[in-house]
Amino acid sequence: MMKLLIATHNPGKVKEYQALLAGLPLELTYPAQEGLDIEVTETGESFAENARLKAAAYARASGLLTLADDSGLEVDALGGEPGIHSARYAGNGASDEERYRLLLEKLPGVPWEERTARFRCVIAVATPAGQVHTAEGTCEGIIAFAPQGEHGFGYDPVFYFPEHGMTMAELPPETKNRISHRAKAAHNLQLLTSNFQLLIAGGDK
Ligand code: ITT
Repeated sequence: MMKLLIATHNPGKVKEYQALLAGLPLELTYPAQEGLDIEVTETGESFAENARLKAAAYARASGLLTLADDSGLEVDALGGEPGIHSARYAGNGASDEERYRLLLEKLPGVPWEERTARFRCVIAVATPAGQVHTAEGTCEGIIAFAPQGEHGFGYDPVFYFPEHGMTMAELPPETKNRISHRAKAAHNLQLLTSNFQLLIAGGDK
């Protein structure tokens, strides 16, 4: 079975890829499992650039077919922030909760209809030969007034879906994995179809 390196240090992403890719003829592996300890500086100005940087660096270091994901939350009332800065929004070493609390503090009194936002995810798959394929997915919602729910990770507790009447963190993980930005990016990359095997043909190792 072909090995696919899931190049992330985010345990929330790992869990979701394990579910999203379950049943595919791929053996998932992880940086720690491959003895890889590399630091990729996210110098890109877009999700796509940063996803490419991560995937290519890990594919080069490991010699394995590699998937990386760059993602974040775009809040319209904040001009699209935190965007590509989502992971370090409250500084290095801050917790998910500190980040979403800071986000709520930046929207004092902003009414419901102006709290629109979206999650964006770009997945990059790099072959050891240096080819990189990317695809994007987005998911629209509203920034809640207070956190709710225990599932998921990151900003999920403050990302509300009017049509479901709950936050992303209240949705069962199976539902998140059907409707999320990450699921859509995986779908758009045809990661879940046999076309993916064709797309990466030549990158098998
Ligand atoms: P890797 O680079 O190692 O993959 P990271 O957490 O630093 O891990 P990113 O640079 O892509 O990943 O930053 C993504 C941030 O956006 C992450 O810290 C979350 O806070 C947020 N985020 C991404 N996807 C999310 C999701 O599905 N639900 C909630 N928050 C999410």
